[in-house]
Amino acid sequence: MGYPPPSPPATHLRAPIRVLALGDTHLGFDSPRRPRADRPRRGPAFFEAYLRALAPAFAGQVDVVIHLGDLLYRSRVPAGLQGQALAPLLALARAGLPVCLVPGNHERSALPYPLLDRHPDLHVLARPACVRLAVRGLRLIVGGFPFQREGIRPRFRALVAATGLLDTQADIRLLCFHEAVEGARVQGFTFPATRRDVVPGQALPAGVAAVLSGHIHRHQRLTRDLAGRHLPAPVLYPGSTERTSPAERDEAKGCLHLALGAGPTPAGRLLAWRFRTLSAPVAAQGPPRVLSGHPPAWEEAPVERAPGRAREP
Ligand SMILES: [Mn+2]
Repeated sequence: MGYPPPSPPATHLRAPIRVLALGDTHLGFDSPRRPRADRPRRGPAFFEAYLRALAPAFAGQVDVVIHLGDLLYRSRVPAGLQGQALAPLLALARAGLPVCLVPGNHERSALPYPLLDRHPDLHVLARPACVRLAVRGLRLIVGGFPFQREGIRPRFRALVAATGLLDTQADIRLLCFHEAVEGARVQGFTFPATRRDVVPGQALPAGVAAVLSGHIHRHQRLTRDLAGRHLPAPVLYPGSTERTSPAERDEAKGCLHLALGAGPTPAGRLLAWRFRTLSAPVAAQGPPRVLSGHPPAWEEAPVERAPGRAREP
């Protein structure tokens, strides 16, 4: 009589993987290089929000950073602005923190970054692909694809398949994109499944711990479709990090912190999530204040090395 095979490692005892997810930072908004009118500009507030969102990553408090698209406010921007926008992400990548970036509609679905000063820990999902990370002894696979200008609905399932995410051995799988999902809400509108530019809820794959998306500027979490059926996976939108339109005045702005663990399936589990507020709704902020000054110098922020630093297998 033989012995039973050895048990797999008790992965549930391992520290959860800490993911920081942010999106729609729209850097460059209201930042004219040669302003024609002397009025307070909101541009610096966008950089401040971006850097405050990233602060826990610089402090060594997260294992992976995922930017869900619309890093920049439009697709054609001066090279200096591109460099300024990418610099914090590159600094984190150089310190050994994996950073994934999903191109959004304002990146014309393929970031215009010839300057990319590519770093192996900065992963740009400019085509359907998955990023294999080894974090805290677990295999975290991040699959995704860029924003689809021609409409996501007819091609969604094929794109998910093309990432290879669901065919890759994993302890935890995340699907990331920059699209509206059925049931997503913005001020005065709910996205129906029938639109060509919407992912129908039941088309989402079951084999992922969570779906993360940019594009919708209001933070929200979706667990059911518009018919009330459970979604195959929860969908989380961090929303934009700063207000881009008056329609967002009643929304809190921030980013998401996720704790992910292994098992019982290769999808892994979303153990916990938290929305970290960067700015409260306008009505709760008191009298308006003038936004001025310059973005804080990210270069001066040292990157502390997290104990569970990730390595590429
Ligand atoms: Mn956006």
